[in-house]
Amino acid sequence: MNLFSKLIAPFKPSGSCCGPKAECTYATAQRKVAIVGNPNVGKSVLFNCLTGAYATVSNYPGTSVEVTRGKFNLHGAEIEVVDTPGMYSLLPVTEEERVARNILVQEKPDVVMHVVDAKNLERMLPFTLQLLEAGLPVILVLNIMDEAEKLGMRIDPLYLENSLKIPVLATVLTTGRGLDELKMRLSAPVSISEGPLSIPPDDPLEKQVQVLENLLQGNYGLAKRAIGLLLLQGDEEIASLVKTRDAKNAEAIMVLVRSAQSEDSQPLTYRIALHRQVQTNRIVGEMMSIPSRPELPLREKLSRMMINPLTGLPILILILYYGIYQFVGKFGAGFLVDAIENGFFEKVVNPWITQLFTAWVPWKLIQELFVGDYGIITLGVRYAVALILPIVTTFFIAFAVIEDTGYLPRLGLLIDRLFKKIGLTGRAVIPMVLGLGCDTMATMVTRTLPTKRERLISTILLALAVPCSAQLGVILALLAGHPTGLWVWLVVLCLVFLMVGFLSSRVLPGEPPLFYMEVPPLRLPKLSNVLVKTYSRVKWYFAEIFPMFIAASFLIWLGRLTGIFDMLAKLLESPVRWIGLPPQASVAFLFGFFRRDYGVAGLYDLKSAGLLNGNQIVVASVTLTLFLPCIAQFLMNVKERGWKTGVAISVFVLLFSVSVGYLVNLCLNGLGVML
Ligand SMILES: Nc1nc2c(ncn2[C@@H]2O[C@H](COP(=O)(O)OP(=O)(O)O)[C@@H](O)[C@H]2O)c(=O)[nH]1
Ligand SMILES: [Mg+2]
Repeated sequence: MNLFSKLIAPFKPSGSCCGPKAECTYATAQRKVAIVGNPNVGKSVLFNCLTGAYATVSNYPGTSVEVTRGKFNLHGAEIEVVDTPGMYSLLPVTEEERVARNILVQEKPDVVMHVVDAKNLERMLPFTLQLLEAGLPVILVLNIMDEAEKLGMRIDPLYLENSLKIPVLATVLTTGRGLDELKMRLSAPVSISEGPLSIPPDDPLEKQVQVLENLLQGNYGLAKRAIGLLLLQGDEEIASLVKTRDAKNAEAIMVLVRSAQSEDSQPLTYRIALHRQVQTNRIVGEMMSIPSRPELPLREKLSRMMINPLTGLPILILILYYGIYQFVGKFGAGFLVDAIENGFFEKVVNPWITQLFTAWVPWKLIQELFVGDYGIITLGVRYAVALILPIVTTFFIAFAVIEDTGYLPRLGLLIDRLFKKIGLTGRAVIPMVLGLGCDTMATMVTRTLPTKRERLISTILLALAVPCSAQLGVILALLAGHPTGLWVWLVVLCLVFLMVGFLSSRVLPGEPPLFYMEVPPLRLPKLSNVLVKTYSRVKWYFAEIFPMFIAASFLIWLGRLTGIFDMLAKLLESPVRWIGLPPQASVAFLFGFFRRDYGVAGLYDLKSAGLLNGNQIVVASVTLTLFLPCIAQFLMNVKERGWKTGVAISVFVLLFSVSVGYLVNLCLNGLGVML
């Protein structure tokens, strides 16, 4: 019997996307974010984007200046946001600026988001430099990028990120562009960077700043360098703070400040501002003069293509075609199975072992048990070693290669939106694709999903609508020669998958899944990784499955001996008739209780005997694909989800599969289709 001669690839979209990431970093600590910047750059729009409607407006203590505060939740962590009044520099001129500076100094925010108008970088970056010199944890937000782009300005956040050594993002806050990335940056700690110093080292002013830095010992809430510079710029508020916080050195400090100020004909405020402007012009000038954004490396381009639906779906189809159809289907299930099954078992092992038993074991019963039609060796061992082993091994090789390249998280991102509709997230891509190899193993891997609800939904889907590679192999052999039937089978299966997922996500309680996914860089797969993973999976699979094959052969033997087998087959005749199949098919379904692929193999024999027409083959394939999970998977369901759920899933799957078979039969006949 060569079931696998003409195999057709399983094209089954599966997988999805995304799990939470940031909870682990800031699960409990409350963080504070201050939004600063000139007036009219979009600070309040950003505040509203982050916090939604929940804001409180109050006067800053002792002033008439209003400050807006709000909170929002980022991956489970609560973050407080303060929308500060507009400010042009740390040296306050207006009451608003004084309040804004006080917020930075006294409330010590964990992140200072400097929002700027990207069109006017030259005017706005000096303040960024000043914030950096003050030792604040700054994220630079280049907002209003839409207008800058319309003007044809070449603004490169990556370049600025490298020059300033802080996170830099481009946004259009009115449309929400860049907001996701901004939140992602917020979920990681922001470190303090000094950035480029604004005063050149050879300017005598720099010496004086350094001396001041050494003299300043008190705590001012800002870096000492910034305090020194503010003193030189004649900040009276700081000068009076120095008297209390650095009482010992206050005299020396103020003498130094005054002498520095008198040395120069220009006010120092002006000179310091000029230095910052020169520094800014240098950075912006260099950025604008770079001919164009450096070419994206091939790897990055490929990665983006995998995620973009337009290019990502063809890539997915190519991977399935070569990885599953050509390699697993043609090479594994076709060539290798042929060689081991026909070449080795049928020609060598079976004749030899049968002869051995007939010669040495006089009891017919025992002969039947080991070398009969359903014998332990002639069926159980042969099935495990000649059919399942090559298919599963080639699948696990293909899976390990795909896994090792880093493709799976990208596939997750690609079909995230679809999977959200059925209550799953990105991490489900791995168990779902793995299910095409072995559903039992995939059920175990659902442990990696973050919520109970996702674990349950994926367990149900794996039990019902994801055929394992062994099953795929025989189903495809059965449908060979019925290309339209294959399409009907595929479409029904996809519909069932989506519909059951959709309904369970509506019915099952629990929070909707979170969206975040770690995407590792793409790389060429490493041979050692692939070998180690494949070996350990095949080993696990065999240890799990092999004893069951032996047990199944034994049970069939026992059943036939006692007549229970025939009785059960008789019992199944009615449901089999309901779905439009001949009564002989009941034996195949009885096998299906052990393993669905056993059942399909039984159907294959009926097909060879000319007992099934095209419609019946399709109905039987659909029903058996959806049929009961194999015993190993059932036990895994019980182990992972508990007795009640495990049994409930099996009962549901059994009833559901027969109902779908009934409906497909009804539709095909009702429409007068002959496949
Ligand atoms: N075109 C464009 N306009 C923006 C953008 N962000 C904010 N604005 C507009 O800029 C104006 C000032 O925004 P607002 O948040 O009040 O600025 P704030 O003074 O910094 O709080 C508003 O009219 C916004 O609609 C953007 O990305 N693109
Ligand atoms: Mg505002």
